[in-house]
Amino acid sequence: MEYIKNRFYEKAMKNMADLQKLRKEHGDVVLGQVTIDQVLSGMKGIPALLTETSKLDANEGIRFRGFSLPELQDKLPKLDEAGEPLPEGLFYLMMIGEIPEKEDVINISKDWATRAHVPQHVFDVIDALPKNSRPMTQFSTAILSMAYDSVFQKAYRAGVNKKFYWDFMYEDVMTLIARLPRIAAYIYRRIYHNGNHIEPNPNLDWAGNLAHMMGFDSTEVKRLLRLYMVIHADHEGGNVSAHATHLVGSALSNAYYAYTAGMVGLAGPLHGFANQEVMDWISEMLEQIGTDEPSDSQIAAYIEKTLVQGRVVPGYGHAVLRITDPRFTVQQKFAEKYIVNDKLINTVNAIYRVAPPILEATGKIKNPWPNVDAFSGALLNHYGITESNFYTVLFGVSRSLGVMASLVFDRFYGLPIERPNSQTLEWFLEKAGITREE
Ligand code: CMX
Repeated sequence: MEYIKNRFYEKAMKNMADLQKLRKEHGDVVLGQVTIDQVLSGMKGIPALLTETSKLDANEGIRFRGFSLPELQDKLPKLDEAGEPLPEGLFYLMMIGEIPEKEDVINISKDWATRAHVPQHVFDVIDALPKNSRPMTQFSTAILSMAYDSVFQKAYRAGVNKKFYWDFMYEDVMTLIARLPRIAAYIYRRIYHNGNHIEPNPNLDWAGNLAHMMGFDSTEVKRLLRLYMVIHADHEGGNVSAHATHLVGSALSNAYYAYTAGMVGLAGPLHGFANQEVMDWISEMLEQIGTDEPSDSQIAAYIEKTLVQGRVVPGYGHAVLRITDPRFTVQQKFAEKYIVNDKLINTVNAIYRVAPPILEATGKIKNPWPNVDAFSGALLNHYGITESNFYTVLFGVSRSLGVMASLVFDRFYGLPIERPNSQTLEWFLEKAGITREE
């Protein structure tokens, strides 16, 4: 819908003057010092990126344009009052900075429905891959294969003025997001349902249609996927998927290239793949203990064993957060509202009781609390989405909302190619005043 694009333009234009002033007149303002530890611990805490869509506070969790997740559950438009907010509304909020009206959200749903047709070659590309190749491999390959009809790429090659880049990027971003549920569901049905595919229903919302095409038509699964798509959508700009998308986009790569980069980053076990690892780790634990109702002491012993083996306890810890992830709590509340006595969810709750003090006692794990991935698998599993290999794809579909909204901002602001400085070990030693022995 053009008016959403126009509203974005009006709002973002207001920021442009400030941004230009910052660069021209205040470029030499010092933001902070960088320590050797920060560089060698993965650039943690260095204010190095401009991201508008959301902000992560270590002691409070994520805020999207100033709104916490519980606030969004209250304020963003829903299809019915008892349900969960529509991700379309969160996308609007990230792009425009205001809570949308229900009409705005329905318009985005309709816009995405009109763009949702996936070209046949994308299915052919997926079908050319071995059926047992990882769902994230199939997903990323499918996304990459859509780059050929990028309107941004065509406009760039045709020599369009750089001040219009954002407009073409917006078009690609909206089309890319619109197609994702169909692609994800296609991969799901291909791998786990013998290729027995389900056609999209253009009257459904974005997440509701995803549930439908995966084969889940109950109200509760649709609600869960709407919530899932909202809570995984963005986590400011420095996480691997967001940063990789931004970095690749900074070379003026098209949205399909940039998002694929984000997705292959998300596929790593310390990031989005952790939602699958949590399930593998729990089932391995239950198998070794020999029960699906482990006691707290059995869980504690298994966590200790994991640590002794030099492995991580998946779903725990975070590079920024220093509290229980509000995305964990929101899912826990969803389970409390809808689910009575699920053994796996009971186990996830038991791990939450037991793990933090053990992780804290190591003295080195900076955040002993659970992150989003500690809960999501158990919820999906409860509703019959048991194929944990697929979970990172769901995370990826959701993450498109934040990273693609940011990519439009990147092109609107004309952010330059990213190119931090790198140094040799020799240089760091010299800075620290260490002389190497011959
Ligand atoms: N289990 C065991 N060890 C852990 C740990 C965990 N859950 N979390 C951190 N550590 C270890 C680190 O591996 C590191 O060990 P070394 O010093 O031996 O290398 C040490 O504790 C310090 O790490 P940190 O500063 O606390 O954490 P980082 O910022 O380096 O890493 C994260 C953050 C998330 C990668 C890490 O906590 C982790 O590996 N967690 C488990 C995997 C996970 O759940 N990832 C998902 C994160 C959320 C998401 O992106 O989806």
